[in-house]
Amino acid sequence: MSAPTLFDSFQLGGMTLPNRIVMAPLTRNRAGAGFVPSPLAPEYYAQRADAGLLITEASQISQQGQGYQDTPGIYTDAQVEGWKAVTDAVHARGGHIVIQLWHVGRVSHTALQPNGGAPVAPSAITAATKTFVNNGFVETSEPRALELAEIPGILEDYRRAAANAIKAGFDGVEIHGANGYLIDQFLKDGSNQRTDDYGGSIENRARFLLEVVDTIVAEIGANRTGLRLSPVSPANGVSDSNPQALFNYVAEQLEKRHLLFVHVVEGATGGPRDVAPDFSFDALRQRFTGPWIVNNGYDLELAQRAIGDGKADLVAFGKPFIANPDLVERLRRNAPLNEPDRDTFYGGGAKGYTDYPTLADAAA
Ligand code: 8OZ
Repeated sequence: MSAPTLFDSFQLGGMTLPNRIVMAPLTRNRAGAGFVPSPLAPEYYAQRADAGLLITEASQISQQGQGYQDTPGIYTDAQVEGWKAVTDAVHARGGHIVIQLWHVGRVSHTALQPNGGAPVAPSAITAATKTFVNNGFVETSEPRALELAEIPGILEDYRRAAANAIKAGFDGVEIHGANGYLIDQFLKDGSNQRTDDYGGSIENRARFLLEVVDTIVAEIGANRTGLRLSPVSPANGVSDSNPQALFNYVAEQLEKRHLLFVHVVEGATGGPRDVAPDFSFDALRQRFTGPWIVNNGYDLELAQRAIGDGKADLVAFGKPFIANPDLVERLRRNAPLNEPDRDTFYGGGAKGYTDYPTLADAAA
């Protein structure tokens, strides 16, 4: 059998993906009143529906889980209705789509929190990062450490979000366990200094993640539950003293749960792909043998190599998908790509969202 290519199909749970190209989750800050997805979101996602799999922008599971202005939620009926228009539009084009479930933890601001309270985190350590509220970048607010008794409520928020995702017509969910948000804050010892069952040992720091996974799997099934991790990314100010040991353990635990996929950010999120010589993603892949999605700075050549060498089953592209609704076709033809316009990444309307030209548009 010859080596697979990006353009071969792949069986992902109950879905037969026509190719191995994934649209990475991309925050676009265009939600409307009530944090309902933008009325333009169905068109935006449907334009990109020939990707093997679409992963939506991160979507908060509760008001407490929100960290930036105008990001969509998946906790109210109106939000579910808004997302239903998205899944209908994508499915009408034969696409597959999962929603990324998000709790930002300490990466938030009192202006976004219920009753203007402090954001919550494993420990009361302020994130060395900024957020975007009231149309400006600001330092994140000092968080308060979660009480043990609050954790079941957050798990319930994840459960409700997963149930809502299925109501909204999604093919599954991706749990956002990456980039320095709540789950990653629990995992890594730079942000978790708890002395109860959720802090200290690797087993304890991974407990919150695994409880989220188990809660969602119980609600919608393992074959609809994926997870994104960024083991070595410093995104949003997180760090760990021994990421290899931590994520080896996590991968072993995920293996027992037969998840739909694990999606890894290789290197620093949106930055260098370099990984310290003492860290090995291969070691994780040996421990989790299910579908493996890789992301971060891939181009056609790097992606073909990853698929051909069996280093990955699927490759996620982020910024190239912002600027190229027909990215699959462009990669297939090795055609030039439109450059993304950073000024329209976050917030605004159709400009830089639904108006990037396809090859056919450009030829016309
Ligand atoms: C860019 C801006 C705001 C949030 C992530 C959800 O890094 C994000 C994000 C990206 O995972």
